[in-house]
Amino acid sequence: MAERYYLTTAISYPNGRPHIGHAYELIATDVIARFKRLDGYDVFFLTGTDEHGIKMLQTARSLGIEPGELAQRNSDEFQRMGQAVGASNDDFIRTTQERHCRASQEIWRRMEAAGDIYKGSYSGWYSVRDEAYYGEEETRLAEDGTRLGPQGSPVEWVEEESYFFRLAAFQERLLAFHEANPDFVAPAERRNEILSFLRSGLRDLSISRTTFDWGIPVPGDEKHVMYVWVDALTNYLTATGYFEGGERAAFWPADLHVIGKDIVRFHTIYWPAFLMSAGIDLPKRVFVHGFLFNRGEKMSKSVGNVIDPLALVEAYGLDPFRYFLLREVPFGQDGNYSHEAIVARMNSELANDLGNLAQRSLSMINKNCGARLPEPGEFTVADEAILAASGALLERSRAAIDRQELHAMLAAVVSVVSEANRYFAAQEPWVLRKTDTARMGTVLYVTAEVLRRVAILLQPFMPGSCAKLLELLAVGEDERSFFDLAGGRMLAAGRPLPLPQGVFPRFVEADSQAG
Ligand code: ME8
Repeated sequence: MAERYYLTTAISYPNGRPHIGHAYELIATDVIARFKRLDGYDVFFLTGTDEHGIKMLQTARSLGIEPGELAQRNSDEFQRMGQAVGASNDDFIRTTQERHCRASQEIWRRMEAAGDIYKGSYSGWYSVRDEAYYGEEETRLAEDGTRLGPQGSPVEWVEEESYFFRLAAFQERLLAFHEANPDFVAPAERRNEILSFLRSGLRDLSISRTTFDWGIPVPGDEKHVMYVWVDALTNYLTATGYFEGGERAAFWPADLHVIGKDIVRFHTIYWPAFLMSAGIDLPKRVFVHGFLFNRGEKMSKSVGNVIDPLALVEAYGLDPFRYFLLREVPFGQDGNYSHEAIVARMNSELANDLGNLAQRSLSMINKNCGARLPEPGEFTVADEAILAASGALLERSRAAIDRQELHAMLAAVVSVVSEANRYFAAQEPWVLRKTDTARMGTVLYVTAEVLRRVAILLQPFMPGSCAKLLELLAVGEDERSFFDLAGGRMLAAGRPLPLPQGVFPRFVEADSQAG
């Protein structure tokens, strides 16, 4: 039976429309999900919306609507965005669903039964934007006198009856866990940040609120609703049906949570502690990506300057947009995007390098080989070299994807495409056409085979374009998995190929078209 692989994105706050940061996280996680499926895994890929909390309530109030209506409206937008960016998620969870209420109350009961929840009174700082409690020492005063949390968002003083989770009691266990599992959090700088936070000491965590009711009721004390992060993190369990023996229960523990750098503490300290308390296995890995900026300017719903991911898909096409995001920015680091940067990648690497190589070699086959894949002769050293380089890509890609180094996989593939272009130029098949047609056939066969390998491997990044390219190579839909890259499998000579068409269009500026 296929090995299971369960991966998740963070669930987004639907207090506004999705922005490019949400699209980025979803696309990156989608690439890993598609990669694992092509590699033979039984994949469960989850995303969704995080609908409770004060931020949702306040936004709804400011719009004069009910929080449920706001959640519904924007959750629908998030699902539409997912479709528009080609997300292949297997489920979409909304934390207002009944299944999620049951799971959150169950994990609460387990933590309570373990003796890790007690009632007390909270007084301290809270950031609505981050939905986070901060210690006084983590806050600072801005010039205008407002107090700010560590991520620069305003904090307010909160004083109310509250249930607490005995987080402080987990400090040693969490340290021991992180020390024994150095790969649990990546990249390394995030791990270091978390270790130093852990070593600085933990305070018990306030996990319920009484001043509003937009949340999941605390079992047995309905005056309280759960702190939004207790319910939010539990979504990862809910979707498997863990507590109810659902059909996906065996997917727990998750293999990978993909999150942004502002929510590391929740996923690598609170979440493991809740699970330890409830006696549930911990996820295997948390990968933290950076933030995307529009030429260095932070985009967020609260700061403004939101760029609609759908507009970007519309402008550049889905696959170039997906490719750009994962090629341009080393996954795990912050990055910038701009019109110029997107067009440069699109036109050089996709249209010129990959697109032209396909177009030139396939047109030659079409014109000079009776539109059938030529029979190769004996391979020369140059043929063997490019076949070996492209043949090594699968293992390199697996290693990169298991470390979530999506950029490293793309860099490896791009360098093989460059090498294939050099090979094609050096072999001069257009000269061989007049001098040695058998040798020309071999060069065109080798080029087509390299294109097949590249197209199969790039499917997770650019599903639509790679499907087109594979069609042009007459590779059937049942011949496109990573299994087809192993065991010496190669293109079958003699197959008829369809008329070649451009797969990767150049981006042409509107004003240069006018001239
Ligand atoms: O944090 N660039 O929701 P959210 C890259 N509901 N990633 C970004 C980004 C940017 N400019 N802005 C946000 C939440 N993100 C919680 C999560 S999980 C149990 C609950 C990322 O809508 C952010 O880091 O504010 C997070 O991983 C995701 O988008 C959702 O952010």
